[in-house]
Amino acid sequence: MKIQTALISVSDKTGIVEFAKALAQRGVRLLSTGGTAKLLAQAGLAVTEVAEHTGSPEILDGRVKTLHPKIHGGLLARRDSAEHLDTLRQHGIDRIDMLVVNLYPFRETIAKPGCSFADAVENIDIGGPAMLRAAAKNHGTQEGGVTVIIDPVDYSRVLAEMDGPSGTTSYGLRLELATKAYAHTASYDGAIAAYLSSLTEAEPAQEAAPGREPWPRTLTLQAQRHQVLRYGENPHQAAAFYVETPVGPGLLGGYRQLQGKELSYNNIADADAAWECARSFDTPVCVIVKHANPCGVATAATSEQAYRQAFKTDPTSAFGGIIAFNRPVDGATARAVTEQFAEVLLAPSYSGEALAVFAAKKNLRVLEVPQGEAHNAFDLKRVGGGWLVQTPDDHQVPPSEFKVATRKAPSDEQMRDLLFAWKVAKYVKSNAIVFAAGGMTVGVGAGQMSRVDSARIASIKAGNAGLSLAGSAAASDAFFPFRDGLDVVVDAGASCVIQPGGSIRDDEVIAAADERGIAMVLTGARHFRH
Ligand code: 93A
Repeated sequence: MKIQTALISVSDKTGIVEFAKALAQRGVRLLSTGGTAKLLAQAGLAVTEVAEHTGSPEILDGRVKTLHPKIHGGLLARRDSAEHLDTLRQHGIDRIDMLVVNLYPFRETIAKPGCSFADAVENIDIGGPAMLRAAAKNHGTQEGGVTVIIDPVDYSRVLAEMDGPSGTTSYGLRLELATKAYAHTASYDGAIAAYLSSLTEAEPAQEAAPGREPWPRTLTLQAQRHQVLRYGENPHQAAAFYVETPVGPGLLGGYRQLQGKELSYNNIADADAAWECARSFDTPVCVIVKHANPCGVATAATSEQAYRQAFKTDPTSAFGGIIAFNRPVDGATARAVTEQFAEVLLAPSYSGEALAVFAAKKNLRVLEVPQGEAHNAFDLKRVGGGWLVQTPDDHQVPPSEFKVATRKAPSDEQMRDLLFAWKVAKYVKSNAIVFAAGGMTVGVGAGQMSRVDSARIASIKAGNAGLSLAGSAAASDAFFPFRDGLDVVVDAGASCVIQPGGSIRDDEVIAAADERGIAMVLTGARHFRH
């Protein structure tokens, strides 16, 4: 069935003029609401306002614009029902074959600092979701149905199908777009419910504490299946990968796989860990991850040098690693990386030469990941029967607020290594002890129940890799509860230590550091990671 009439009513007007022009060129009649109609008319398009079409003006400050039988009848009449089409004729209602709607920006509005309750409420779209749900319900059959578009990225696909042999959209595309529309309205209502549930009766427009989201009483998680995985953490576990709608920031905010085998469950988890660490650095860095822990991290003038240094930390563990760079990967880096077996590579981009090198390693998964600053709004952890929800660990105490607790202060060079080790420790599972020297990790102790054991392991691993810890900097992700952990670190060779402080035995630990003649810096914030 040819698309004769399209109703366009959008808040996000990205690409809408071009799309409407393309529809008009294909003989589609355009109906539109106030603001959108104005924009299209200014662009020289022939457009009929919905108010004119229905004979009912927009009322109640625009709260009622499209809630009319001429709109909903036109969207909902079954295209394969003679009776329905007859009813349309009797009531003088035209079919609406395409709906282009995106909703009032509710999420964006409430995210603005100081958003008032009245602003939030006015940004609850009613007519838009009603039309989306109607159009999506009537996406129809192979014979015909309504095409519903909520996302500007779909404009070109729809036009491509209209230019195909059938001259209209396929059932497959209409079904996909209808699914997307319902997922969108569900997530939209979820955001409204979360917002309302975070208000108190006494204080309906309560403001979030600085830097904190108000905690909603209900939480609606919306995600779309992105990929069914071959299996989960182990082959006897089934698994799939879901991406938040709207897509959140970070690795999944738009990675592209350029080559290689399909990503596995563990690949995705490790790739995320590697990427989060890599993107936290300003200088060129290479992060090698195994089992969700960095087993080598280094900064250097070039990505190639960074890789070679990071690899030295723990060549045994780096085998089959997940490797992330925060700078474009060139041919030299690609050749260095392919000297060993790696599972996954991540970087913001790759040179043609690098891609040519990777082409010879068919199985290597190469991901291009856009760099961004933002973090997920929440961290979630599944527990039996529920979720633990927290804001992400994105708090950074500026080094200017760190305190030197010992008689000895670190030299500039020591301070650089301390800051580097501290940064890495945040991405190592607790208890974390990280030794660093000259911009590279030289020993990483992860995931032990005792801090002393993490320190011992880091030192053993440095020995295994043939690295010396003499004069190195050591970071501890949380305070030393006793002096024993500090003694192990100093016995191993550390000349300076960075840790949060805050133990009731800080005095004992600081006295031990002075006794051992090292410099110790307190950050005032810890970074547990589990
Ligand atoms: O206020 S509404 O809930 N009532 C309506 O009847 C209605 N119809 C469309 N909001 C309504 N819309 C929304 O208006 C659309 O979802 C879209 O976001 C917006 C477009 O308005 P304009 O074309 O005036 O910019």
